[in-house]
Amino acid sequence: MIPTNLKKKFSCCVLAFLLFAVISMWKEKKKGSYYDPLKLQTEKLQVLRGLKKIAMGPGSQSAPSSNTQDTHRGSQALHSPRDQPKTELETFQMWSKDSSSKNLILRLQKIWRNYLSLNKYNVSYKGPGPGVKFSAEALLCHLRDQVNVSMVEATDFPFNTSEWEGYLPKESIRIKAGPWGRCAVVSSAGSLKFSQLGKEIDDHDAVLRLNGAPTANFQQDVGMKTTIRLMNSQLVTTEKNFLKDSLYNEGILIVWDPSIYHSDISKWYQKPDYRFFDKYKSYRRLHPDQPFYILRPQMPWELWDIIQEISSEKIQPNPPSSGMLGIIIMMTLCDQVDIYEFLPSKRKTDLCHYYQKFFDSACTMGAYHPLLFEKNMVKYLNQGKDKDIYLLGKATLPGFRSIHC
Ligand code: NCC
Repeated sequence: MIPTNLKKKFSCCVLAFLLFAVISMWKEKKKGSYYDPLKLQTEKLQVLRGLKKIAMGPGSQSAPSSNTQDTHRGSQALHSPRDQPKTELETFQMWSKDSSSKNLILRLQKIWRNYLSLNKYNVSYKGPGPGVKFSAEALLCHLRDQVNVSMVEATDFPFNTSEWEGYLPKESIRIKAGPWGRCAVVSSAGSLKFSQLGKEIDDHDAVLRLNGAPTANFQQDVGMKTTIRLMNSQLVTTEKNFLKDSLYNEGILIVWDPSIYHSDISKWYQKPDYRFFDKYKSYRRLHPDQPFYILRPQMPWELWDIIQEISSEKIQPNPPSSGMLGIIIMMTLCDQVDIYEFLPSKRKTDLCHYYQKFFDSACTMGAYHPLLFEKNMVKYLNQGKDKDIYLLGKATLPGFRSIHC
């Protein structure tokens, strides 16, 4: 049996100690030291509960007063967020870095299988994998070291012959482009429609757009700035207005064309996917001062090899999409690359492009291009928040100059 006097003295001491603790915590907060607000609140609640218990004497049980109930409810909310109704972000189907062909609708699964058996570009992948696991840091280094982002040069055969004299830009792209700080890559996805992302996109130091994606009449959603436009050879060869449309007259142009798997420049020149060369020359004659580069045909396959290496199943044996190529190009020129609506936001839609009324989920999930696997890689490397994907469709990747290998 403890004497009542001693009991009182003990309670007073504990009370004084707890009061001292609360005051110290309050002072710390005032000093501006970092306190997780949630943690601070939890600690305060624990102290208050302790004070109450002591005031009521040892071994006592807290009575169900309204105050206790509030405190209890508060602590429950803090400790068990599972009991709260789920937020929109929690219920949103975020792109998973492990998406597989099984996530595709049957029609797209069939197309994926058909491309595997067609093997149009004679792909004979002999590298490691599939399904090699890299840390995000190691994968970034692997991309930086294995994918050589460079353009066809006037010294490369047959571009060094008289037929080509004066056509390729004299200055290397590294002189004309970058280095930049924050860059944006704007996918052409339909989910950019009504996004109001125009200002956010234009606030970047440089913006890369793809193929015939316009800005006029869509400024509110996609912005106006075009620093680089990456186009596939199909567009340059077949688009009737390519030589006339002022859309193409802004910024630096880059065209790319799929070669047979890992063929060199001279072999590719004999057998390009689209013979875009005459159109290229015509454009250069009309706009000699606008930088217009031809991407080295090996680059898409160097990138493809890595996507295959890390994917847990066979990917379409076709080159990566223009969007994915554009992301890697910007990673060589910028410190940070924000990618818009490549990983779909809450606005996800089957509308293929923000500028056309054409619906097909293949545009987002991939048919010819191994888009699904490209998106897995971008999700894996994303350094931004899931909330930014959900609200803005924004993923953020570091530039190669900002990584330490
Ligand atoms: O559609 P496209 O691509 O021009 O889109 C550019 C890039 O944006 C990303 N994207 C697009 C739509 C969408 N719903 N989700 C997305 O993530 C992709 O990264 C895509 O690369 C291409 O990659 O070059 C492609 O080009 C078109 C077409 O050739 C051009 O638009 C020119 O007309 C291809 N469409 C067809 O051939 C019918 C498309 O398959 C790939």
